[in-house]
Order: sequence, then C-alpha cells, then structure tokens
Amino acid sequence: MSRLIVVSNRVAPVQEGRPAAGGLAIGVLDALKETGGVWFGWSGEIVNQSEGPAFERQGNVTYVTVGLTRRDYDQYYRGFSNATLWPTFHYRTDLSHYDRQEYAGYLRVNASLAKQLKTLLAPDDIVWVHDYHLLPFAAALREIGVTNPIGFFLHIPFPVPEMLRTVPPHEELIKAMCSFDVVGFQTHADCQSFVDYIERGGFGMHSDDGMLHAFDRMLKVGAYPIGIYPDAIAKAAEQYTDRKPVTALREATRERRLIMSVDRLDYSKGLVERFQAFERLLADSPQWQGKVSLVQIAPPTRSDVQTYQRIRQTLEGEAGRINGRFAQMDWTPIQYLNRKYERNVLMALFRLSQVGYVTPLRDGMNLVAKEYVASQDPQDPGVLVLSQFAGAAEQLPGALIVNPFDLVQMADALARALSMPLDERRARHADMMTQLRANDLSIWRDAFLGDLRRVSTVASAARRAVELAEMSRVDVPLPFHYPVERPARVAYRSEYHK
Ligand code: GDG
Repeated sequence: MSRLIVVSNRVAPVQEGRPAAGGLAIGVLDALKETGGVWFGWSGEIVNQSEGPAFERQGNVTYVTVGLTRRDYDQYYRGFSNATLWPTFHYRTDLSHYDRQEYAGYLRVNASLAKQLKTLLAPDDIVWVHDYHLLPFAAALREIGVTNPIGFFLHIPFPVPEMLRTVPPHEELIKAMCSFDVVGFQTHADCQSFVDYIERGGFGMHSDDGMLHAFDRMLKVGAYPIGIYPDAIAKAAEQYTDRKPVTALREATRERRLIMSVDRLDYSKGLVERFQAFERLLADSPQWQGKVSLVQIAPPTRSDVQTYQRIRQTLEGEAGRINGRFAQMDWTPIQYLNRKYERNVLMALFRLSQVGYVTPLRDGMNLVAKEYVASQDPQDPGVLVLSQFAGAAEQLPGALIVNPFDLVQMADALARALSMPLDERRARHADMMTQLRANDLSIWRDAFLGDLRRVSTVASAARRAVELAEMSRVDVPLPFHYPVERPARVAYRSEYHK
C-alpha cells in the first residue's frame, strides 16, 4: 500500500493533551493518525542557515521538519502568505499588500521545500499538500521531475475572480495550481470561484464530472467539506466537565446564561462586530443585563504581523468600553480571554453554555461551529448562532444563520437563541448531528484521497498509452480526462488557450 505524505506549512506534532489552536492541525493530524504516514513541513523554528530535515516518529506518523531562515520566514510566511494571500482570500483587500521580493521568497521557499521532499519520496507515495502557503508546490515538484500523484486542499475560502486579480501574480499562481492532480475546496462556492477564474479568463474549461482542462493539464476539482468526529467530541465534552476552568466558570456563572465564542485572534473571525452586536443586545433588551455573559476565548496567532497587532488592540478597547458601559459589581458582560485552553476543556466549556456564537466575516469552514454542536447535551442542547459567510453554514442549517455585518440581526438572533424552547433546540441539534455524522472527518479524507488515487490511476494508464504510442509512432486515441503532460505530437490545444 502506498504511503501518504502530508505537506503543510507548519507541522504540528500535537501530543495528547497539549493545546493546539488551528483547524488545519486538528484536521490533518486526526486524518493522518488513522492512515499512518509522513507529515512534512516547517518546524516552526527560525534557523541561521538551512540544514537538512529532522525526523521524529510518534506512533504510525513520522514528522519530518525543516527550519526557515529569517529571510524565508519574513518573505514567504509573514509576507506573501499572511500579508497578501490570507487577507485577499478573506476578502480584505484593504489589509493586503503586495511586495515582489516577498513573492520571490514565496516561490523560493516552495522550490526549496519541494527539493527537500523529493529526496524522501518513493515512487508509489501519494502526496497531499495543504493550504495557501503552498499553492505552487506541485509545480515546483513537477519541475524537478516528480511524477507522483499530488493533491491539494485549500482550508481557507477561494475568492471570486475579481478579488483574486488584485494579487498581481494571480495567473502564475493559478497556472501553478493546475499542476496538482486534484484541487479540493471547502465549499461548492469556493470551487465555482476557481472554475470561474479559469473559464472566464480563457485558461481552460470544466466538464460535468469535475475534471478541469487548463494550462495544458487535466485535474479534478471539487468541494470536500472538512468534518470532525462528533461522537468523540460529545464524549470528551461530557468527560471533562469537572476540570478546573469548567467548574470555575460554572461557579462564577451560577444562574446566568452563557454565550461562548472561541477563535484564533484573527480579523477574519469578526470579533469586533460580535462584541458590538452583544452590546446591542444589552442596550436593546435591558432584561438581559446582569443575566447573560459573553465568554470569548481568543488565543493570539501571527502576532508579529502588523494587522494582527492592530486587531488585538481594537478588541481590547471594545471589550473595555462595553464592560465599562454595562458592568455591575457582580457581573462582567464580556470575559475576554487571550489564551489557549486544552482542547477537551474547550468542548466541556461549549457544553456548559447556552449559545455558541460563531460569526466570522469570512471563513473556509470553521470547525468551532461543528465542535460546538457536537459538544452539546442532546437532552438540553445550546443553540448555534452562525455567520452565513462560514463554509459551515452550507452544512448546518439547524443554526440561526446571521449576516455578521448586520448588528441588529445578530442581536436579535442572540435574543432568540437565549429564549428558544427546548423542543426546538432538540430538533435543531438532532438535525445538525445527523449532518455532522454523515460528513465526518474520515469522509473528508477518504473522499479526497479516493479521488486522488482514481485520477492518478487513470493518469498512469494514460502515460503508458502515450509511451506505447511514441514507441509505435501511432497516434492512439487518449482518454480525455487524465492529468498528464502530453508530448507535443499529440498535444491537445484548448480553443480557450490562446
Ligand atoms: C482553518 C480555516 C477551517 C481554538 N482555540 C483553541 C483551540 N482551538 C481550535 C478549535 C478548532 C481550531 O482550533 C480552529 O479551527 P477553525 O476551523 O475554527 O479555524 P482556523 O484555525 O482559521 O482554520 C478554517 C480550518 O482551517 C480547517 O480546514 O475550518 O476555515 O481558516 O478546532 O477548537 N484548540 C485548543 N486550545 C485553544 O485555545 N486546544
């Protein structure tokens, strides 16, 4: 059986019980632990000069990590990945900047990581690359002769073409993405944006079976919504209810209602708007004053990127202002905790609360929304208030779906959630649990890897057919849907590809 090689910017060897914030790490590690394999990427260390990879084995997973130099880190990670691609892909062109040097660094690091990975690859390995840091990774591998199946999954949203075109090297990036054999997105809307870019730009065409022919390659594109393991989360939430932070919050809350939010501290998560909508609830429905608290857990990330420093300051200011306006001697409206908690403790905190308040301005999926639902007591579940701009909204129709730019609508949804009758809460929760079980993390992984294996089997058959045709100097008809570079003699020239 072929090995699975996972590649992501940051390798996070999460030991049980150690806190780790970040959806990619959670999803990838859970998926990899079941199949076994290799996880390759950055160690998180800044080094003086590039050294060879370090190896660490834990159970059936081998972690292979490399350091980045300060220049690589500044240009590839802090620069093009997180100050250009992240804001633009989250529709924040106002926060995005472009720098040619940073882009050159982004390409250089992708090429260097590809070169280092190549030395570890066996011919039948399957490579699964994750996220926006590595858009040109397959192109870099192909450039140095790697022919293994390579798939890509984008964890964040894919923007509409007009938005994408604000990133100056957009065409080069998308062309590079077409070197993957399968490109997966969180939602159908994201996938459609990618196809729109290709088709409207005249770079290729899409067929009904999900195959895309573009830039003289063929690849499969599709939506593979990432999931969780809802039953394992439900169990953890129940088992961790006697942990210190949970008992402390239960005691402090007493008869009060709790609204719970957990996010990495990021401007895409809509924290400021969320605080302001909660303020609106307290102002417009004064009966809730003293009766409900918002607990916001927000572990800091990317704190050396300037826009992240600014969001932190703004948020601290807003929490202080709103608390100053409404607090009473024995009641603080917003508890804002700028730190990480153990994962299972978070699930128990979700279970303790009556409302899950998840309102990103834009989000690929948002696992917190799914975790909140899974953590609830089915007999007395809390209500999820969820942004329409989270990928999860496509899958959780039992939530109260809100527009995070409409503070009044959000405040109304909070009021409705806080007083929703038990029958309705149970029905909504049961509906969402059915959805979560039907689309759990193993379905995500198996659907993606199944497609990658299928596409690559067809590809190698096609490659053999091309070789035979070359040897016999006969033009054999080739299957249309296969991702392989054809030799010039039998090259297919798209009518769109001028
Ligand atoms: C990206 C995409 C997509 C949070 N605080 C703590 C903690 N967390 C955990 C949560 C959850 C994960 O981190 C966050 O995942 P999200 O999906 O909500 O968001 P991103 O980190 O932005 O993830 C996102 C995801 O990738 C997966 O594809 O859904 O759209 O942006 O699991 O529980 N975990 C611990 N302590 C914390 O304080 N242990």
